[in-house]
Amino acid sequence: MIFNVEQETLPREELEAIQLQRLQNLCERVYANVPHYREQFIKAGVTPADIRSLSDLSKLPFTEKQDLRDNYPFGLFAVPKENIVRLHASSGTTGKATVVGYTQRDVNNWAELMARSFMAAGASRSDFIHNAYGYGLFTGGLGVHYGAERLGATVIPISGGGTKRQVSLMDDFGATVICCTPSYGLVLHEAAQQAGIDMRDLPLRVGIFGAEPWTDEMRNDLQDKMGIDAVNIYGLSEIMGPGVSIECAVAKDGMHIFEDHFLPEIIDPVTGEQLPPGETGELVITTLTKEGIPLIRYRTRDITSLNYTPCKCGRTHVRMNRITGRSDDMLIIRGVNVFPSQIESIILETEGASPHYQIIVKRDGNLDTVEVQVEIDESLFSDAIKNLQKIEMRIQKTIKEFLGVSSKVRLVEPRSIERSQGKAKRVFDLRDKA
Ligand code: ADP
Ligand code: K
Ligand code: ZN
Repeated sequence: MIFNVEQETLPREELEAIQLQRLQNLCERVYANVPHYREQFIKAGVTPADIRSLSDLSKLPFTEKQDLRDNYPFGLFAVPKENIVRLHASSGTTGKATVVGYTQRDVNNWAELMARSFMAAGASRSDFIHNAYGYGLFTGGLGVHYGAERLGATVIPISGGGTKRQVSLMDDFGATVICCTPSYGLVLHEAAQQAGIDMRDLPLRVGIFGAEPWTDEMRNDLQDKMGIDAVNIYGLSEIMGPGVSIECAVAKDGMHIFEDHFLPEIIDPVTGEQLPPGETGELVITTLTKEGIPLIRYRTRDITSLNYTPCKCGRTHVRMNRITGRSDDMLIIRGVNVFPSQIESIILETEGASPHYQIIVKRDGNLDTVEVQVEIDESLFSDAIKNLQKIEMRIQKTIKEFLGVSSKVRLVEPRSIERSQGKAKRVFDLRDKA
């Protein structure tokens, strides 16, 4: 089922024609209304009239998170302030918050894209959508909320926290769709277990998880634990919020980017050069229709690749593969690049290890040290120490074998690692950043 059949199944040629026309219009709007962009265009020696084909995109300057910070709070807005109907701000996972503004049309488009997302995930107007994304300045809660209403479904605006109550309301109301971060999904499952509820017995059938990196191994785990189809949703406040892209439940193989609104590229994060289709690099997005704070070639710092092969769901929009990490998240351990998600995959594939973990990086003299703390699966807690050591050794060995770094793996007691209600903080890099 496709929410907007016409837009979501456009033949590539027609889609590109729409993209070009919107890109040209965007360039004119930012050149006329945003001093920052006018300066950047002049610096790059380009005017809106120079954009004659989509390949001219590479002539345009990049926008970085720092540009939003430098123009804090409203410097990049492209419309008079009275046309802004809502503000959101990023949670500031990496540094100072950035503020974004939406016009009424932006908010309407967002609701449509979220409605498209729900339908791609296999939801419909008869669903009960339990929305445990945080409501507030974070885009997750309200983004999902208005999309669910646009779809015509019943939304339960529970927000994050109060986990015990969430579980009993899911049971009472018969939620069929759950929306939250994958890490909070695990927390909900744990609370259900404690309350003697097997989530597989609930009417729940779809999970829409995002806002933080997760792995296919985590997907399998959540699907098993909840008896659902789990799909990946992606977004960021600078570009809109959730609903920039989502997996279709039909293929569950990469997230369709709503290309009539967003123009994606993959670049080499070091040189800034555009990479050919299929190669892995940093995702860069140009917002084609945003009015409040339109962004040209925004560097997301998220590492992925694009898949232009046709999808069996019938959507023609390109698919982005799972984010392996933010380029800012990548750990360099004794010269070796490691993404936390690689460690997550290994942990989840190890029997006896739970999906609750944290990674602690320190510097000992000149040497980087990594400690991976993993909670033991509850069922093994009473096992002989010898068996537990075997699990530690197995994870340690696999990390060394596959990632090329030595680490110390330590099994810790069930429930000893702090639980998050939104994005989990799993990496503690305590090295001096000097
Ligand atoms: P911040 O975390 O900077 O405060 P946002 O809340 O807008 O800002 O988060 C956006 C970021 O969250 C993305 O750039 C990406 O790194 C991460 N993210 C969102 N969805 C996913 C997903 N499905 N998989 C991996 N990472 C994601
Ligand atoms: K997010
Ligand atoms: Zn598809």
